[in-house]
Amino acid sequence: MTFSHRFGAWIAVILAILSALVFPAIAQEKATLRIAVAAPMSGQFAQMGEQIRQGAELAIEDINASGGIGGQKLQIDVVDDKGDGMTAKAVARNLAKSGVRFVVGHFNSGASIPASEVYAKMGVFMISPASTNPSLTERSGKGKNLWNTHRTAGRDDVQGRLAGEYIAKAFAGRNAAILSDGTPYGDGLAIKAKAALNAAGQAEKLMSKVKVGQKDMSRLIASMNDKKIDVVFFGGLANEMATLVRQSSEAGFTPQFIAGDGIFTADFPHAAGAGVARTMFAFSLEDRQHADAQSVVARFRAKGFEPEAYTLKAYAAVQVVAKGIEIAGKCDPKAVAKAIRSGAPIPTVLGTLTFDANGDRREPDVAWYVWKADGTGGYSPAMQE
Ligand code: ABU
Repeated sequence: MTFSHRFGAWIAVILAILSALVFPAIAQEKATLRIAVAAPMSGQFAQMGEQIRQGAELAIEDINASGGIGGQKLQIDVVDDKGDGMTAKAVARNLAKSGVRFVVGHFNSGASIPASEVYAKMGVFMISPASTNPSLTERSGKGKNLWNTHRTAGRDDVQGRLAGEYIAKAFAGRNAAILSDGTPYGDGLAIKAKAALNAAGQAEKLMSKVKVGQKDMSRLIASMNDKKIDVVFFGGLANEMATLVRQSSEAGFTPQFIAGDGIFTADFPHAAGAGVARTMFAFSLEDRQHADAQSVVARFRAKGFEPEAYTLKAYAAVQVVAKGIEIAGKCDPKAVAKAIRSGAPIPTVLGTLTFDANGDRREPDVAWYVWKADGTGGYSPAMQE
């Protein structure tokens, strides 16, 4: 190699190093953008974690198939928070340390809320497809709201209020019980249902708690039977609700049961037994029926996965992140949060979404569901007319 060739090669190396130092943002933009899915992938909430994984994964596949975000491809990282707050905080720290800047998750409000503090401090944007406790996006106290929390799910204060108002109207002057599983999700729902019932001039006859994982509810059921309870509102998730409904029927106690979105699982009707027909729950409008979701729903079904409950909300969460990056013009999490919270219209499989300054959806999105015999020997949820 001649001196001039060697000199030229050195100049090229020096220019490359200088370019990476001077334009680190551009160098980073060229790398694959990691989006993490943080949800319960094991344990009693694994079914919902799988819905979230499936939804986010297909959205990422679809965005990559159409060229990525401004040419940058997305990569999914899936982590298991076990549906537990302490594990979720550890997961959040590890994700942030490993360079992840965008998270779709978590499922449980009791995981999302503690993890959100870690993400906020470590510069990570989060969007939950499932956590409905209001304090995820709205902390009490001026200036306490976090910059980084968003959700495609609805909120418990809306569901709880709706439940309290429904009980006051449909069970006026009759005996109501309000139960919670003691989690941030269950307590949030129960408190709001009680407030709405009381505001309508009706007091609950019984307020009580069950424990997550409780297998024997006979004492509580006997107490509700003694008090001649006509309607039971339960703030909690599918496993405990199914135990309550099944054991109530077995004890000959047959009130109307009402719950929030957390009981919407494919296993619930079987686990709850005959009492499922007396169980209703609040959830968002059926995402699978949305016109903008039809081709995605068909593709999930073609691969043998039914995109129920939180699946399409997770798909939409990835679309929100992608659009936020596009609007912001960069992958900076704070700029993306600002872009989303500006109220700009964001097209998703759930239709066009807009977000408020706290990271909540502006569009009202709640309906009552009942479990109806579906002609196959099982029960499926149907929106109440
Ligand atoms: N929204 C139902 C279950 C998840 C949670 O908010 O805890």
